[in-house]
Amino acid sequence: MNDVEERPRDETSRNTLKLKRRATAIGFDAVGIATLEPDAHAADFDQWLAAGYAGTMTYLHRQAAKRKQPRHIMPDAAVAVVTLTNYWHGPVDPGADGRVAQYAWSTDYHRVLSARLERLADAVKELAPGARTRCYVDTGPVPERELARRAGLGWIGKNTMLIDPVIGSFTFIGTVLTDAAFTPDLPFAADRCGTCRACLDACPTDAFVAPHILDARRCISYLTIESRGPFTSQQQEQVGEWLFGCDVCQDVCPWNVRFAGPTPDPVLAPRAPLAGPDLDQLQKLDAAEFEARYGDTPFERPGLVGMRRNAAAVRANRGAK
Ligand code: B12
Ligand code: SF4
Ligand code: SF4
Repeated sequence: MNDVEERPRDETSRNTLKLKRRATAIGFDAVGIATLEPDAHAADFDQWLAAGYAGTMTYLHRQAAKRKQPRHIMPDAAVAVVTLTNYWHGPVDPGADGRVAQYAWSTDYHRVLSARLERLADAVKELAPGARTRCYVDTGPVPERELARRAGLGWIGKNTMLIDPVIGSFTFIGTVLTDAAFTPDLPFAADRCGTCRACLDACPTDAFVAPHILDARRCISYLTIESRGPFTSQQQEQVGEWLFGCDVCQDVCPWNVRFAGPTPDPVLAPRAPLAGPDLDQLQKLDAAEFEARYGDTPFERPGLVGMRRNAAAVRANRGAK
C-alpha cells in the first residue's frame, strides 16, 4: 500500500485512508488513487494502432477515444481507485512443454476480481453515500497500466508491464471509477529499468519493436489467446512450447527474480489441469467436457477450438525438437 498519512486532517484524506484499509482487508495487494486527466501517451497509442500492432483486437481501435481521455469513460468520475493483485506462484521449469502463463493457473481472474472490486465499490458508497461507481478489470476502455502508474503503484517497464517495486509485475490491475472525492496519490515518476534490456532480448519471437512498444501480432500471448483461426506455419513455430499465454518477458525481469513472492491467496491457488494440462487429453475433449473442465477459466477465451489448435502446435514443435 502507498504511504499514507497517519493523522489525516480533512475528511477526504480520512476517507482515503479508510478506503485503502478496506482494499487491503478485501485482499488487494496494493491500492492507490489516480486522477483522470488525458493520457500523455495518447499520441504513442495512436501510432501503435496505426502501425497495425493491435492485429485483430479491433476493440482497441473502438475504445481509443476513451482510453486517451479516461474522464470520458464515466461522466462525472473524479478519480480511479486502482488495485494490484499478485498472482505469481513461484519459479517454473523454463524447459517444460505445454506451458501455461501463470495468470491462468486458477479460476478466471475476471470473476475473482470483479467480485472483490464490487466489495470495494460498496466501501466507496459507505464512505461517500450517494456516490456512483463503475468497476473494471481488463474489460472496458480503461488504460489500466497508465492509471496504475498514476496511482503511484509502479512504472511501465520496457516490456510494457506495470512493475510494482515491491511485488513485481505478475499482478492483475483492477479499477473502480467513482465520482466520490478521494485524495490522489503522487504518480510513479521514476523509470527503474535503467540500462537493463533482459525482457527485450529474451522474447522468443522478437515481439518488441523498441523498448515500450510491443507488436502484439508477434506476441505468443496474442497468438494463443486472442488470434482466431488456424496458425500459419510461422505462427505455429513462434508459439514454441507455450500452450496458453507467455511469461518469458516477466520471468527474466530482475524486479520479479529478486522481489516477487508467491501469492498466499487461496482463491488464486493453482488448479491442477490448468498449470500443466495433458495435451493428448485436451485434444480429445468434446465441447461438454471442455465446458465442464475449463468453463470458468481463462481457457474459455480461445475456447475448445483455439486450445486444440494450440495443443497441436505445441505437439508439432515438440516433435520437431
Ligand atoms: C490488449 C492487451 C494485451 C495484448 C497487447 C499487450 C500490450 N503490451 O499492448 C496482448 C494479447 C499481447 C496482451 C498480453 C499480455 N497481457 Co494483456 N492486456 C491488454 C489490454 C486489454 C489492453 C492493453 C493495451 O491497451 N495495449 C496497447 C498499449 C499501447 O497500451 P498499454 O499497454 O496500456 O500502454 C500504455 C503505456 O505503455 C503508455 N505508453 C505508450 N508508449 C509509451 C512509451 C513510454 C516510454 C512509456 C513510459 C509509456 C508508453 O501508453 C499506453 C496507453 O496508455 C489490458 C487491459 C487494459 N484495459 O488496459 C491487458 C493487460 C495489459 N494485460 C495484462 C496481462 C497480465 C498480460 C500478459 C502478462 C498475459 C500473459 N502472461 O500471457 C501478457 C503480457 C505481454 C506484454 N508484455 O504486454 C495485464 C497487465 C498487468 C500489469 N501488471 O501490467 C492487463 C492490465 C490486464 C489486467 N487487468 O490485469 N495483452
Ligand atoms: S509475452 Fe512472450 S512473446 Fe509476448 S512479448 Fe513477452 S516474451 Fe514476447
Ligand atoms: S527486464 Fe529489465 S528492461 Fe525489462 S521490464 Fe524488467 S527491468 Fe525493465
